[in-house]
Amino acid sequence: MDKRQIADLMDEIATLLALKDGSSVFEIRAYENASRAINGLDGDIAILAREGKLKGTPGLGPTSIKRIEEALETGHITFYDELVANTPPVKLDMSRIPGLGPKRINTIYQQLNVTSLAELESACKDDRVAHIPGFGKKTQDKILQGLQFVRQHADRYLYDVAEAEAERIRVALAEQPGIVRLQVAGSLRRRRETVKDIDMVASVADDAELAVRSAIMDFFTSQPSVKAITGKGETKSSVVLDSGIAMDFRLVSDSQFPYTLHHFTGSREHHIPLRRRANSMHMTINDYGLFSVEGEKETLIPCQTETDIYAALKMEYVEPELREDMGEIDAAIRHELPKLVEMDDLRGVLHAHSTWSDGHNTIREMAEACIERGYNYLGLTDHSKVAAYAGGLDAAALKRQGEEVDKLNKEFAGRLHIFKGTECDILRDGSLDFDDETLASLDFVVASIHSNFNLTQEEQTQRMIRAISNPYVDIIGHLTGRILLGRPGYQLDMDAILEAAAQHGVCIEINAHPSRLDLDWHFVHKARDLGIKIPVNPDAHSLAGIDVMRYGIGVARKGWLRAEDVLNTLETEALKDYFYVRRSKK
Ligand code: DGT
Ligand code: CA
Ligand code: ZN
Repeated sequence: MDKRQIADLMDEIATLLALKDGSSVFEIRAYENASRAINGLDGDIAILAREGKLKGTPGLGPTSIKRIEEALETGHITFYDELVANTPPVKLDMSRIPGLGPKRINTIYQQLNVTSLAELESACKDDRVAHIPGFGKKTQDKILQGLQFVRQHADRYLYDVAEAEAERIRVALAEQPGIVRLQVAGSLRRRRETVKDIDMVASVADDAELAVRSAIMDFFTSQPSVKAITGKGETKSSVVLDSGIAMDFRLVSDSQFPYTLHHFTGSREHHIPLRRRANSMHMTINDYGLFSVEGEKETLIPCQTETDIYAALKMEYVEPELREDMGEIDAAIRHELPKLVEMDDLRGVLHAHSTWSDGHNTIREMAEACIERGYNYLGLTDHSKVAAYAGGLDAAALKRQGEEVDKLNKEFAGRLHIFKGTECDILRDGSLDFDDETLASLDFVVASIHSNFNLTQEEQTQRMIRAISNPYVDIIGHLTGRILLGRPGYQLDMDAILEAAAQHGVCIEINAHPSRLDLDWHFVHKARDLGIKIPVNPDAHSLAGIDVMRYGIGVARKGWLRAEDVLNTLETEALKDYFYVRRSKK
């Protein structure tokens, strides 16, 4: 078991305890804290446990450490298994409904005796949920919406989970004799924020013996992370992996590879206009190849790579991230596709927390980690005072933090510059949690919503626009507040928000955390066209948290961003000027 799996288990224990009548709040909180602490650990949890270094980690008590050790030794936690066995399954299902907490779940269960989500849905439709004391029509409607959300997202996985599973298998297969080319395909290759399954395509030499193919298939289906085999053939095998995610693996002759890879990369939406393009040029395209058509006769057009396929269609190569029918076909025909931003273009990180608020690492540790990763600056943004749950800073603490940053900046001069910032809460009415004087003392300000998610769209939009209009706000953090597979974002009129941001020259971040990836890529393209600068921000709460930047880059690329569209591709001095100019206009 790795760190994340154990942290998830601890979190589930907390949920299960909360779903049990009479659990102690302290016990629940202890498991929540343990989960967070585990996620924030640096280094291999198995090694830390073996060397006895878990002891003394804030958030990890003796019981939690015992559970971690059990998980590492046996691959499961008995306490968890017992809790699962004693919890009605419907309660667990209900816990996936956004906005429905354990208290309400327990009440619904006691009052209505539902045994499935389907029964809960009928209960809502019969108005029975609204009649539970303390519930009402509004709550019932929210539960109905939540049920719809659960249905839409059932059986999808976060990008990072799927990527990690796919990568393990890809690395193993790459060593296998006989494999010529090997590539992830499907939504994962297109870097969608969530994926249904993993698609992978490999090739063997055209004249490879059948035995070579069979050996590769055997090797694939016998990978340690394969939990079940759902299909096995010469050219395609399907399995279910440890995390529950399904995977299709296709094995073709090398001359077939580019066509197959292209087909299974998708998307279906991209393929429709592409097929139209082919037809208009008297060609046809499918997973077997690209053919020229003359009457009844089809002749294969030889292509070594996907670039050749697009070239035969008189198009520029379309990066997988762009294959979503968002205008890429026309742009590729005109040879006007953007040169997409890459990890190497990034110069620093602009949204990170330290132990001053709810981060796991000190400013110094965060700074050193940034240097190690080749970044030139760190924008420090601890929470503001109203975010008490996250250890938010008041103005006095922020000032003291600034003094520490000044010292560190002297020490790190020439290697790293730390920008003084805040992740300032946007209050219910759209005003900020700090007064202007405090905000003016900083280098830059990220403003985010962390409360009152349930305002109407009109109210929420006005609130956000008021924050955007605040002259001290430079960047809006995780604009919609969505948690992928967890809860939808709050209600916002996105057109109005993007317009306001463009008008005030306020940046909107791509929060690179794999559970957020907010701004959604669909809106990134539009924001760019309005001239909004978009930083790719890790929202790091630990050293490992800095490494999520690459997920954000995936979203930036899906949103057609070039290096010059991304704020933190600016060199240190240019970014200092950028913030300085914004500040001096006030
Ligand atoms: P998802 O839902 O995250 O797995 O998304 P994809 O795009 O990976 O979808 P998937 O796994 O069903 O199929 C992978 C690609 O294979 C898809 O993007 C296009 C191609 N493909 C699969 N089935 C069909 C089909 O019935 N028609 C067409 N035109 N293409 C297909
Ligand atoms: Ca797929
Ligand atoms: Zn935040």
